[in-house]
Amino acid sequence: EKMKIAIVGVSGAVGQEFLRVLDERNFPFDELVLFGSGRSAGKEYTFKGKKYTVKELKHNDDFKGIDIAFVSAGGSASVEFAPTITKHGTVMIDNSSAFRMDNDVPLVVPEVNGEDAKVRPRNIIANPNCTTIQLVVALKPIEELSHIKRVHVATYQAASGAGATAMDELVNQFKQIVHNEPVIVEKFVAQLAYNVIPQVDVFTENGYTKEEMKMYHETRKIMHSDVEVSATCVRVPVVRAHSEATWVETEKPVSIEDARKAFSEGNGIILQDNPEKKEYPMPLHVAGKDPVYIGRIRKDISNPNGLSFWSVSDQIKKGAALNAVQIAEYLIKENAL
Ligand code: 2RA
Repeated sequence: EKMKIAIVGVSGAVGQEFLRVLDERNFPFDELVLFGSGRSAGKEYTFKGKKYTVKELKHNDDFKGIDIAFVSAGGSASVEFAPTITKHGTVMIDNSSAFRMDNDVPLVVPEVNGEDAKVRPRNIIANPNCTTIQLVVALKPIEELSHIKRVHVATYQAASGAGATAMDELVNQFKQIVHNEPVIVEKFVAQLAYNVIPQVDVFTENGYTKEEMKMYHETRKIMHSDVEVSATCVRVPVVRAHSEATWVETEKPVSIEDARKAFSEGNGIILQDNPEKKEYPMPLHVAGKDPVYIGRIRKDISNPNGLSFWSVSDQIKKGAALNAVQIAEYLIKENAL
């Protein structure tokens, strides 16, 4: 029967990426409806040779007959409109952090816990934070070798995580500097060009930022694990791919050979690990690609049960739009819509 989908927040960086991903993957839909804020309403987008006009998101019956809504319009819009989006049975795949830690909302990375998407009492499936998605895709194959007890991770996060205007701010700062013009700083607490900023999102009472606590709580939920996660999340002058330096401690020691084999066979992972040939993942090369790239794999010299590795993944794609579309593909494949 006809598959009708919606994109809510189509004008944003992730909204635009949904269109690219749906096209690239030839997602099986028959009808598409685009929703946006009052500001975006009326805008036109041409998609697969057809013109679509953005409808203003309102509390009405616009979602009747829509099977799946991909939502990336900010946390407050997700909270306000979840009942309206889901009341006719539409499955809401939500990119915001609003519902991620609710017990009755599955938090899903298809390569890790796709099954969880089948139990969704509120018709809401939460898409994890980009840094968490990238981490758990990498952790999954190691977890299957030996239970991971502890993770330390340092992130090197692209400007794209703060939205399209933040990407522009970074690119423009380099130009302003070259032309000796005043450097405009609006989206971040300080100039990002030629700098790094050790804060993503706001600080919480334990000195960790919300971004860092997302990596703790979301990883435990997705992996159904008591794994301890300590993160330091840093913004770096890169446009759209996040990098993560990760140290894991497993219950039993894992050999390098087993780890490399596990990563190379891991779902959604490309192993890029040949340091002698300077082959390791770099954000400049990973931008726009689907997989999580992993390299710099080594035994942790500080811990006999420790492994250390480096991963890079596109924040707007696997970190947001691609993961959400893969959740929908999973539900279709499993006939679980
Ligand atoms: C960031 N992960 O990178 C956060 C939100 N996308 O800013």
